[in-house]
Amino acid sequence: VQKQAMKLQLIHVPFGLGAGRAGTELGPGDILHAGLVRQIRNLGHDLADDVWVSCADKPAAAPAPGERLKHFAEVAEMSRNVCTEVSAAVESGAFPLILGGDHSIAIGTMAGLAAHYPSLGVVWIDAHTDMNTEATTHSGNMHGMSLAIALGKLRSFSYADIPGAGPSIKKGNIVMVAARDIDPGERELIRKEGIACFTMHDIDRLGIHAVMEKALEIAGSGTDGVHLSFDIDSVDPVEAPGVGTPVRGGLSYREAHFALELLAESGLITSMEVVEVNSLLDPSGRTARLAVELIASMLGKRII
Ligand code: 6HN
Ligand code: MN
Ligand code: MN
Ligand code: MN
Repeated sequence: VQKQAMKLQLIHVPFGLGAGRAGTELGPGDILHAGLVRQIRNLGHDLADDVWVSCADKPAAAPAPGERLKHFAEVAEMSRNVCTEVSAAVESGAFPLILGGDHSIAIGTMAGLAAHYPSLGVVWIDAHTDMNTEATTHSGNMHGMSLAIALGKLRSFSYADIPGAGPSIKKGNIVMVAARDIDPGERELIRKEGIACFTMHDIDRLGIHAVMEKALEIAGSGTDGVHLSFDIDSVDPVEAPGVGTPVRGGLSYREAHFALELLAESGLITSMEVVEVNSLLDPSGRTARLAVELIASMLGKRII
């Protein structure tokens, strides 16, 4: 149970070239500025020295017209570096807490985790499903492809291309929560592969408590570790306006907290990442502060 003190390893990934709009590369700094370290210390956890992953902040070249995978070289390089750092954190016995950055950082995160947990479970909380391939993407933005890459569904990039990566993630170990904006090609792939996806419709119907219990059963049974990939755009834009791809009708403030409190209570989560905080789109700073509060819930903070 996460009520116990843990040793945490913060891994900062200031990378935004997987997204269509600038700003997520500032996420780690913005989340730190919103008071993350103080929150973690208040909860009684230990912190290893921060790791900053080196990644390109400017594209080496403008994307070629008609390019299917925008900034592919930069995303691939960042993924290799994230994989190495996440793998080293697990090896040191720490709980990896990875701060993005856009959601393409999850490619390297899961590659590194799978090296230690070959049957990794994944809870993917996101307004989107990030299941596009080079064949289905409309935008070419690689943050919309990270789960498809983890599943081995792209022709041009897979975990075989990342030194030290574990195996691809098994489709039966993945569960998506809070989806409400799914592209036609993504829908087809999710259906064809039979991947578990709890949409906002399911949350309305069943309630967030039942949905999270089902999600934990899917990601937590027959797996050797469970990673939480938390895209802050899962939360309603009223609470989290600082995101590049906002979608109305998201998780309420309490639904988001309650979901993470339940994950903490389960004691099953072995790593976490928070992505897509874009404070350039939120001068109020409330999105970064929300990220800190939600991380605290995941790390064992209780109301009483
Ligand atoms: N994210 N499905 C859209 C695309 O461009 O492929 C949006 C992706 C959003 C990705 O928020 O991590
Ligand atoms: Mn996402
Ligand atoms: Mn998203
Ligand atoms: Mn799209």
